[in-house]
Amino acid sequence: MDNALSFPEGFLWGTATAAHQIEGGNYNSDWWRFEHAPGTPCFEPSGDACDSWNRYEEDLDIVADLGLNSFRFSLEWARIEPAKGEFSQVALNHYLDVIEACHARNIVPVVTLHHFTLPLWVADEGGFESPQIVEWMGRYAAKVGEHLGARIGIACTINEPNIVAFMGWQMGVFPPGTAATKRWEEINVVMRDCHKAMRDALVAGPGNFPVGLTLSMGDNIALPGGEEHRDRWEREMEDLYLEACRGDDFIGVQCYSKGLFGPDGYIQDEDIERTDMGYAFWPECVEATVRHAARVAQVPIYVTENGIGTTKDEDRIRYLNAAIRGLHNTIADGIDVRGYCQWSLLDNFEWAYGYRMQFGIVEVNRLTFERTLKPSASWYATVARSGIIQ
Ligand code: GCO
Repeated sequence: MDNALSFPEGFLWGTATAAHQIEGGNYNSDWWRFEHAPGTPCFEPSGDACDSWNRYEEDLDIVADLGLNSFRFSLEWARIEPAKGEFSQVALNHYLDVIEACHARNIVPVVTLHHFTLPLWVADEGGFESPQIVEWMGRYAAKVGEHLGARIGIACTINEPNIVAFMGWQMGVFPPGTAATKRWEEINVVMRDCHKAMRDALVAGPGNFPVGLTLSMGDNIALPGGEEHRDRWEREMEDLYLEACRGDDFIGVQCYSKGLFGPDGYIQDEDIERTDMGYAFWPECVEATVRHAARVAQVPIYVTENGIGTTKDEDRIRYLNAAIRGLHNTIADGIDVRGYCQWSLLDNFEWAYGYRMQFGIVEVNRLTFERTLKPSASWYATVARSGIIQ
């Protein structure tokens, strides 16, 4: 009991997911096409994913049974606006059903509007390189707000815009891959404009819920002589976004590991335990990134994603335990942190890596879609129910 740390009353405990990674059959999106195109780094297509389009009630029953009071999921733009300017009432109603299913279980719905994927028509008209993308995303957000706004708990406009830009335009492992013609720094500028347009559209619509974006962050560490490289990376990847979010209701911090910088730039840490993703096992990232986000953005914080890809569930428990204890340090120091979402509820489609990476606290049978709780799910339930980490 000596080591027990309590979290504040009303703290949100949740798990996070994303439409394309769990719903299945998202064939009208740029990612589906990317998965099937020759020459991309994709290991396998997303296919039926976890069939959560149909099984969301079952998923939410699990969330409720674990005693979690929030659930983060995303809306699929490709389903809501399958063709330019043509909105699907069925898709919008489906997401309203998901939101109502959350409320029925006393779960706060944390709704992300854009999580990596674009409708094919947007991609075909230039995607984030199109001069009209800000207008299209704003219009999409207005439609979502009009239909769902009254029932949304918390809204995230864009998930990790910095990763979309970096992976798509610098690394080529996300769409548009080889079709990219701009620099990732230019896409970052566009992303911030998209976020503002979406935020303004949501704020102008019905409902009164916090709106923010979620950012991929890391514990960026400089070895002697590496400071300049670290600072340059951190500025482009994190600080320009954090500064742009100063007027927002919150910033969503998402972190998994650390980045190490030496005199020649980014380097791999040799002597460190690694996760299946190849990341350094570094639960310290939560404390570090929350402190950094609070300092630069100066707005309330939700940790909207944190977790580990591993087939060894005991490592997940060890990681989450250390991560959540680190998070507690930030709250003890007076930082306004309002919730924590573990990534992810289910073993799901991990983008170019396919289904090999297991981030879930719940296993999903790839043929029957049967869900089976892992020990980490019960462990996390104990933390969430008590608000205490041992
Ligand atoms: C993200 C990613 C998730 C990944 C997770 C694990 O927002 O970072 O959206 O989709 O699955 O980060 O790599």
